[in-house]
Amino acid sequence: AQQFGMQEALHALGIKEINDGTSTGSNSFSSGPIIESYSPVDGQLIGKVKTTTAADYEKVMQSATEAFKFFRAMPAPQRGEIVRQFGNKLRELKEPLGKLVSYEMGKSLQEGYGEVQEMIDICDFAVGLSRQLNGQTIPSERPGHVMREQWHSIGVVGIISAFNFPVAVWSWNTALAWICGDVCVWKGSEKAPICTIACQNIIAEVLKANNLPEGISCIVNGDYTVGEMITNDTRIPLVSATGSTRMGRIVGAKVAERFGKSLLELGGNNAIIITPTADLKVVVPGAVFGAVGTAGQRCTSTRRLIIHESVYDKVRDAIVGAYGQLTIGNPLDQKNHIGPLIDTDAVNTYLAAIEKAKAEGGKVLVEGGVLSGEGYESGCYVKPAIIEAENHFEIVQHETFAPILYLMKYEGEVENAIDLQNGVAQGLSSAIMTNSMKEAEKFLSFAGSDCGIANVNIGTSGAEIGGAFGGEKETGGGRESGSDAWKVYMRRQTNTVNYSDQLPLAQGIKFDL
Ligand code: UN1
Repeated sequence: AQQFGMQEALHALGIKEINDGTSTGSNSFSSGPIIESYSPVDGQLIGKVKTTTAADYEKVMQSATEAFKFFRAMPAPQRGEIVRQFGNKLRELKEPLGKLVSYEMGKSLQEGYGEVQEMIDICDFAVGLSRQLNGQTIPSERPGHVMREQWHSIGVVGIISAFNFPVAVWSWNTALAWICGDVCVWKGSEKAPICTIACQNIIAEVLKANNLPEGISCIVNGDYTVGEMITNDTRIPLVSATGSTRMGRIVGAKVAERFGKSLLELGGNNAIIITPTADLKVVVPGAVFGAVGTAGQRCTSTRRLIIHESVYDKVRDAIVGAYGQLTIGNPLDQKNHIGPLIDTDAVNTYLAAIEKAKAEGGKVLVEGGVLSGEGYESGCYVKPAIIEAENHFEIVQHETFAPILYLMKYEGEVENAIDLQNGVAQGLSSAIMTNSMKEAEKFLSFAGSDCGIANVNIGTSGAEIGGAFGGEKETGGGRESGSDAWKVYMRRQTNTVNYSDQLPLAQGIKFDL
């Protein structure tokens, strides 16, 4: 049962209006022009947030750099304890935070809760990891010498995240960065600023309860100009940026120019290959959830189905049939599968993409369009569309952040489908539906999918936090979340120690004095 209405949810998250109508998170120092956040669900104003000016940013960085000196000296398992407490707070606040995500961003309530669950999961993962930031010992070629590798905290980590996962992407970065002894400066999306404030309030409370410096977690608010403060700042050795390829190209170049490290998690153009032996019971929900979940606004959303000609008609009809069952409406109402797009600009991009696909020769199988009338007043609700298209169409090569699914055929062997799957500039997620072991293994082999994520008999979206998350090519090459992704949040140091009385040189070099 739901305990919280939206007002109660905001209250539980510490979002309150202050005298001038703005809501501000702990340690945001923001004093610039106001951003207003309107819900795409009902078009209502949720709250107002002040943006971060250049002078405010300096205060944030001062607070962060001071906090870093303290935090890096704290034993990693103790930092893990802080992350454990943060995870517990998220457990308590899962309902209101999930609800706010759904209301401010527009994803279904289930997916809002799912996003908070990802936060809880990454906290658990990070707590365990806080006792496993292990280096290794390496045999030295010299007598009486030992080599080892250590991992040290890297410093202030800049995080730039997108509207579509307004809370989880931050936590994938922060939970790891914090156990690594780093402190974070986060610019959340200006399209979901209340989510940013809510997250900051939650961690601020944990830090306060433990008497820790608030600069361990900082936020800055605003558009790309605030992001630029982070990307240009030589005091920030690592910038983790999630968003469009266009954004990543700019951020990656800027950060590289000053020899910073960047972790880029950019656009996808994810396909599912459907082979003759694929099981329709798995294909249909996998493809449909992948394509319409979060209204097609995940970087892992399924954009393309590459279907063997022998099963094409059967698969197409099953998918088209399933689209007929979908209900679109208020995402807080759990009977609806699909909520709105983030804003009316996104609606225009969606409409333009459909027109472009038609102009290039695409055949519409399920008609799209904008919904109007009762319940759709925000103007952000659209119908998911299916278009028969060819892989080389310019629009198919491009990531449109909306529920548009392109269907295409392949003939002959699975290699032909893999060529189509790989024949785009992006390389995030991919999947094959097959009961053939040979096809599955080919797809996963060096000659198979070129993506960071390659799945068998599940869809392209909904990755678990335990694996490294990210992709190749224009997806940017970064890896966040599980596996050994933590290493990017630390600096590696190689140590050679001589415990002999001699000084033999490596490579057998003689240097006699
Ligand atoms: C994103 O869309 O930026 O794999 C992240 C998934 C989610 C994360 C998506 N766990 O779909």
